[in-house]
Amino acid sequence: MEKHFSSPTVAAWLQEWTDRLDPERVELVTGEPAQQEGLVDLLISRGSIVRLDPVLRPNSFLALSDSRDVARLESRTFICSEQESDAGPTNNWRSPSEMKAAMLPLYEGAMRGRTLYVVPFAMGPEGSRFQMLGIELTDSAYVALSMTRMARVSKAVAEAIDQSGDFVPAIHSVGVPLAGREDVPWPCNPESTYVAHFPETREIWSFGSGYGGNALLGKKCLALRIGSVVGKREGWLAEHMLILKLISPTGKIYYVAGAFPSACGKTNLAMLVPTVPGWRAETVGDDIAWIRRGEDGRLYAVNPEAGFFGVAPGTSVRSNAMAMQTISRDTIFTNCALTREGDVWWEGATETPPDGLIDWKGLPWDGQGPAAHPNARFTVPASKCPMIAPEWQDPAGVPLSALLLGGRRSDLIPLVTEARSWEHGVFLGSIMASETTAAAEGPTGKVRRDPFAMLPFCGYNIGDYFRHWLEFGAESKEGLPRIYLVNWFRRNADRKYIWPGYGDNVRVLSWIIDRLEGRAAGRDTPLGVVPAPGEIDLAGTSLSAEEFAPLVEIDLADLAVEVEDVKGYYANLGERLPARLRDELEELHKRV
Ligand code: GTP
Ligand code: SPV
Ligand code: MN
Repeated sequence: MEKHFSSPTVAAWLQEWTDRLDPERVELVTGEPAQQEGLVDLLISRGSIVRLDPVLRPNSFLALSDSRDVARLESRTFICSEQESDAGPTNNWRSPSEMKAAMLPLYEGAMRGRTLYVVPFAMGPEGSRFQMLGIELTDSAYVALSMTRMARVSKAVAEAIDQSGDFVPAIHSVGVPLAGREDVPWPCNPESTYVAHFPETREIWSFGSGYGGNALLGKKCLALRIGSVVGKREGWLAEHMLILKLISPTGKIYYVAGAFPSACGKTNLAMLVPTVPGWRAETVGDDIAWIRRGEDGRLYAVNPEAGFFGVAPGTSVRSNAMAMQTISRDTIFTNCALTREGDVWWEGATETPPDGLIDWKGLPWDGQGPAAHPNARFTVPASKCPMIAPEWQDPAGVPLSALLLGGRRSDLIPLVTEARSWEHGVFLGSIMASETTAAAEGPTGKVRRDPFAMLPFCGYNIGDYFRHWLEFGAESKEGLPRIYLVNWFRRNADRKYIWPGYGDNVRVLSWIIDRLEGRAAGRDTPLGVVPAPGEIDLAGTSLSAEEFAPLVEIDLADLAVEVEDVKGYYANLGERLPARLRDELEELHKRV
């Protein structure tokens, strides 16, 4: 084997895994254009991807997955801390020794007949103290190619790892050794899928799935699950948050970060095109934020990723023109429908579907069921986004003025509510709930608690996580952003969304800025401060003041039911739940 690393630690680790996985060949991936083209040609020759029409969608591709491998698998995701209590009540737990004993035999010879791609990657901008290095070993050319877009993959990163010997080992196999067998376009092994994290030794072991967060290990596995554990230890936060730069009509700059659960609007808000004249927006990040407290007391956020892995369905010129421009070329699409002209289509792209679609299962679409899978996605470098903020890779991060916490709630939760204090904001984050989406396996539309949108991504005990948030603001309130609960998804009696959303969400942000600048009085409710009548600018929307009013109403009977539900949820979280949050719940109980 060619020697790719001179660091004894790295070389020994790579040798051990190469021996175990037993690939036919080993390739170091450093992301040069020629290498990417090689991966593309290989994937095309295998039928794993098709090239889209070069005029309609230059340098872009469509991959169709196995129909059993379409989303994150939460039931197969494990936090393997030594103590079960450190994984806590919200994570699947196995002891490290038990999980490794179960997985090592799976990895034995798992890459026979395949190429082992060695992908050194960095999460976080170069020169930032936020940066974390990793090496993903994968037998999927699709994953290797996707990693070159989603993370920073380069010779320089490989050298940095070689010099420091410090990296998060991330093992990935689709779990289908070839050994004489014919390959399939999307190999996977659903019966034996595991996505395992070893927080104490900072290792990631994934087997059996080639899709998204199960396989692109820098994202949810490293930047969130392992990241959150490191952040707890080192005093920072790894969050499932978009980062948006907002420029007011007077030219003042505000950065806001927002935690919304999977498929609940982060990418869309990150690429906001304001509908109110004078406002401008730029994108810093669309899924993950690493946040530290600066010496001035402010919170500074960095987007650790290099690309977007965004939900395709629902994206259109009308809902998100910026996302459409971002993915107009140089994009890998997965599980979208293919048009007769060789372009991609998904539900919501246009009002009526074009004739002659090939659906995500690769069959002529019969109009039954969705043509694109509801979790169909695009993978594109962040640099392709026309509204990317010039400072998006600033090693110091950007200072946050407000934090948004949002979910999909048909009722109860107002369009926007300001928390009374940092602690009250942490309380609101801890009780957040949202309807489940197609981003993970299982039924959609079921309301579940998803604290800080981190339920599937917090790598340790959620009670300790809430304590970490509380402690983050404990020392001084000076410079802390204010916290807002938002909900774009309230429905009327006809089950239609009341709020127009998308670009009109700037109206909510503008109210938040008014609050920060002391320009809006708001109206107090048991849950926090909501906009007073007239404080949200509706000019240019089709909503009347009467139609808007229910969006900021709180039904006290419904809230009482919610409080009872939260009591049951808190009881299940066990004794590590901070007393301060129980007090906040008691306060809320008294107010309703
Ligand atoms: P992940 O990548 O899974 O973390 O998702 P995300 O939070 O980035 O969600 P995304 O912005 O991709 O939106 C998911 C779905 O919600 C898409 O179908 C959007 O069209 C829809 N959506 C986003 N913003 C809004 C909004 O303001 N109003 C409504 N009604 N729908 C929205
Ligand atoms: C999410 O589910 O929140 C995603 C997609 O961003 S995945 O990368 O698959 O986790
Ligand atoms: Mn996400």
